[in-house]
Amino acid sequence: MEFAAIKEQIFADLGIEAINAGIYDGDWGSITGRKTLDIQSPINGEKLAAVALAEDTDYDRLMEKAWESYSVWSKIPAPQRGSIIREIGNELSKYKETLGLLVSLEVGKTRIEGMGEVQEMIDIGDFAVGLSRQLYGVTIASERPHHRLYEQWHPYGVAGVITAFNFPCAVWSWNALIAAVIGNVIVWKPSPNASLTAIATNRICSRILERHGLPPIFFLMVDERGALGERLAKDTRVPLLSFTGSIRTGRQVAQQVSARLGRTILELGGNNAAIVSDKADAEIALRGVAFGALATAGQRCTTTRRLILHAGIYDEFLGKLTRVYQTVKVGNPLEDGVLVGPLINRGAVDLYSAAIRRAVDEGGRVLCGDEVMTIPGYEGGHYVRPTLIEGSPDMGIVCEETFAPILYVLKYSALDEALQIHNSVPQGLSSAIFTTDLREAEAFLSVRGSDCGLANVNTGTAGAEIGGAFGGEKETGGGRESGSDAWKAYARRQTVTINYGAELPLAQGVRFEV
Ligand code: UN1
Repeated sequence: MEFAAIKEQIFADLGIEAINAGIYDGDWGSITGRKTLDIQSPINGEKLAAVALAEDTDYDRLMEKAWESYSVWSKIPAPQRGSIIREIGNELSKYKETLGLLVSLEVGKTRIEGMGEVQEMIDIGDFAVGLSRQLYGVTIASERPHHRLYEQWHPYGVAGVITAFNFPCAVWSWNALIAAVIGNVIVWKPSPNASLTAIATNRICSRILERHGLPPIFFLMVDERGALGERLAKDTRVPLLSFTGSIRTGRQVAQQVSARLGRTILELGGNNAAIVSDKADAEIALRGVAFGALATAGQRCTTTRRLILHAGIYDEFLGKLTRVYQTVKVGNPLEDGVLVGPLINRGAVDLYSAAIRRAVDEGGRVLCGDEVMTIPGYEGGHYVRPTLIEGSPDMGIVCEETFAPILYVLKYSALDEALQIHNSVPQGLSSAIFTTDLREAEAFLSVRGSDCGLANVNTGTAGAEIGGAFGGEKETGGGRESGSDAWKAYARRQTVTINYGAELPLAQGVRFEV
């Protein structure tokens, strides 16, 4: 199907209009008199639609309504909240294809990746439903007679969620559906580059609450330059703020939130490496590295950006990988067989070119790629050729995250050296080793091994499941989202002591007779 036909079909299905309200506070804000932002598809540069932006004057009203909703939503028993989330998951399933295609049109993911993104929301919905009956606290043996000591978990209230363009709805859902099941309401400030997906997602989810006559819990405000994100960061009415984005902005957000002693969940940049040992299953390693480095055109936080390759297989493996890079189909991500779509915008293409120039200046050798591409029929799109650069770990650019399909290849001889190279960057999100040797795998997972939040053996750095906690260390920010017990970050812990006796014994044997 042609671009235009797909656009027409999914816009009708998702209710996307020429101009769409970029604010939801229970009602979709009016579009008249507002500044609008044009959304262009990175596939061909075509204008998809416009968004009427939220304004500073909308903020206080939205925040008041959010807290009003909280007083209702937080009183509903968690399993009943879970059953609302179940319906949200079911509703999202109905739109898996069209919403997935909107993700493709708006941010340039391949069809299968666009739909995978919606699947990730459905999966986290399932997880949240299960969680709704498992928000456990522990009971602790009290040192005092006739005393009971236990922990319980309450919602914070309003949780702010700021998301990036590259996972325009999945990352929101990791935060929003888990936060919601605990009893929080959510205020979402999406990346303006992915605001149509945010609007469509928020609509689908909010519809279920409307159907039940419940107040809104998924609030949305699209702004262009981040002023409203800054208000979220500085606002004491937002006890918890989850931020996904660059290290630079994350640092500011962290400082603003911690200045008021609020809580953050930060998921910032990654600079993920895959170690490929001479004892690797080369076939698996090749596919794992290719997927990790090329999927989403290198624009995942989990993208493989460094390949640490054993000297003994260096030439052979690199030869195969170079062939993959030279033959992988780059182009319109809606087309079958295309594995690498466009970068998000012209600015991203400029960063790609600048990173390659800097790598060369710093002594790197381009093995293949280094080309800004024009795809016939899609001249307005933002395509680049995936690029392999032979380099060394001390190059400055190798220590930075560039959101583009550039992979730096670094040679090693001994595993200790590989681990040292691996951990030598400031970021600490995802990591992988490809080896069939148990000792190597366990060394990688040991305390002296990978310093990242995610550590994978014989599978690549990208493509985590929702069931695990997702996040990373060092400049990645330390946050954890999604599965495992990451839900605890969305809840405040309360330690409860109950004296059911007729005396008042004090802890630590203290006596206080009055
Ligand atoms: C991100 O890039 O911010 O593990 C998230 C992955 C995806 C999520 C990436 N499930 O690659």
